[in-house]
Amino acid sequence: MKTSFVLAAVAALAAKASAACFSERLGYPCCSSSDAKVEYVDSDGNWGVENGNWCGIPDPEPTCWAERLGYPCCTTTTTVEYTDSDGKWGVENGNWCGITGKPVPTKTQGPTPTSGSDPTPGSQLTLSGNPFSGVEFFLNPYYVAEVDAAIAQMSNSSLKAKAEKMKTYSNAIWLDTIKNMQQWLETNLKGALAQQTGSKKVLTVFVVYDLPGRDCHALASNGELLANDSDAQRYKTEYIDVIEEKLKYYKSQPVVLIIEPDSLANLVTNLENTPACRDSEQYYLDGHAYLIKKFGVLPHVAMYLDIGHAFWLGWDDNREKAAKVYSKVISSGSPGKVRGFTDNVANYTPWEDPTLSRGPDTEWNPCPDEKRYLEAMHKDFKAAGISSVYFVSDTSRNGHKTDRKHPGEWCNQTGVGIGARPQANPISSMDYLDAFYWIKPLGESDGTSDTSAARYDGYCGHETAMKPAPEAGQWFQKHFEQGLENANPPL
Ligand SMILES: *[C@@H]1O[C@H](CO)[C@@H](O)[C@H](O)[C@H]1NC(C)=O
Ligand SMILES: *[C@@H]1O[C@H](CO)[C@@H](O)[C@H](O)[C@H]1NC(C)=O
Ligand SMILES: CC(=O)N[C@H]1CO[C@H](CO)[C@@H](O)[C@@H]1O
Repeated sequence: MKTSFVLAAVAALAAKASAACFSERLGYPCCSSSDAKVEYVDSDGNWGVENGNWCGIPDPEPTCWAERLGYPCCTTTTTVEYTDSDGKWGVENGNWCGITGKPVPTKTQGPTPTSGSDPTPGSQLTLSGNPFSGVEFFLNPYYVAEVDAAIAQMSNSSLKAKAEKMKTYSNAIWLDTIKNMQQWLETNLKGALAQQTGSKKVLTVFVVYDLPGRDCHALASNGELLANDSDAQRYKTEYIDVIEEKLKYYKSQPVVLIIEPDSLANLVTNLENTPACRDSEQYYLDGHAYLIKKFGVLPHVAMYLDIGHAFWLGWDDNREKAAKVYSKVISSGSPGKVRGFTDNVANYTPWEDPTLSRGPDTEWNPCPDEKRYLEAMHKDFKAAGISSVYFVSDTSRNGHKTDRKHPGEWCNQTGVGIGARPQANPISSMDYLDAFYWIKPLGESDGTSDTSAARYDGYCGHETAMKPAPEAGQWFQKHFEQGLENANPPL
């Protein structure tokens, strides 16, 4: 986790070392203990006397190991978020903290709080054009830690080297529950702001993913909130409003929000055949109107709505319906603005697949790959009067054509390979393609293959789904390793 904080930590360490022994730079030794009797106090510090000599009384020993590394000790939490060779880490007030295993120190005994050293946001940033262009991409420390843990389980050195490279690429941070949002939104905004010291702004990408009745057509990614009025209210007040408040505070850095993957695509195709989607419809529409009004007026934030993928909405009749649904949703959020759309989130459809064309093999889909899908969607959305039509295409698992028998398969496909690296303006002939980006981090499971689990979805048991697979979002080592081996272009 500490890669992005290394410099800050080293600086803090150096500061602490000298502070512990302030008298040395004045030509006096340190007293042997921080309990030494104070004989004299001046602006340099507290002085004692040992062996007939003045000595500087050192600051009290840090009460936990994390302080050596420039982080505070945890004061209330004992929940371990991450473990490394230094110890166990928790998160409090959006900051990493060290868990001591000792009684939690009270405020008066404790060390000087480090909150004063939090970076302060600068003046309001206003985005213009492509938010991925000309910025540095923030590296999510949590993912870096996951990859480190994965590397520790590998013995093949060439595979390890590939995994190391994964730590240099950015991916999106999923705010998939209220608790995860509380824990990860501000932590990462703050981390990105701390890195924003040079001429380049540091971009953080978050996935907003907690609609009431979430993922109505699938089971693997069902959410915590149900499609009812009281949960819809919680979505607004405990989730969207809190995100808005944090975004308003961190106003000097660029932020991209990817909005509720799969939700609107479900409204396009699954209203007739899935009762759960009918129950969710009003909450999806109302939730979108609400959040677009709030986030869409923040000058440093760009929003993308999700449009599924080529083998979901690629057919002519689906695209036609989609254009109506999306233009209606965007208008409902006025005066909020939407920059564009994401496709292929957590999915496997290749960017280009020249072997496929419209015909019986593709069930007459005229858009059998993501490139042709976006070309068609761009045209249709423009024709439907949507003014800002730009795309971010998820390439975290579409480097290779997978073994799937049907292109609608989405769960843990064997043969997965990581695709194009995150980059702005990747295709010069498509000026409306803002970026390739890794929205769903490779290695995080799409869904469990345990048939007895509550969130088991039949797709995760299909022949070409990798098994055994852990719950959605949990680490899936084998999937990760296969993605590295099959990377295209190679890592
Ligand atoms: C080690 O990994 C490389 C590339 O990732 C692969 O080509 C090779 O077959 C692996 N070697 C063994 C012994 O598994
Ligand atoms: C809505 O669902 C939640 C469960 O998430 C439940 O606790 C609550 O009672 C429900 N509210 C109504 C009005 O049905
Ligand atoms: C039933 C099935 O498809 N199993 C496959 C799941 O994935 C692993 C890893 O690629 C394969 O070895 C299995 O054959």
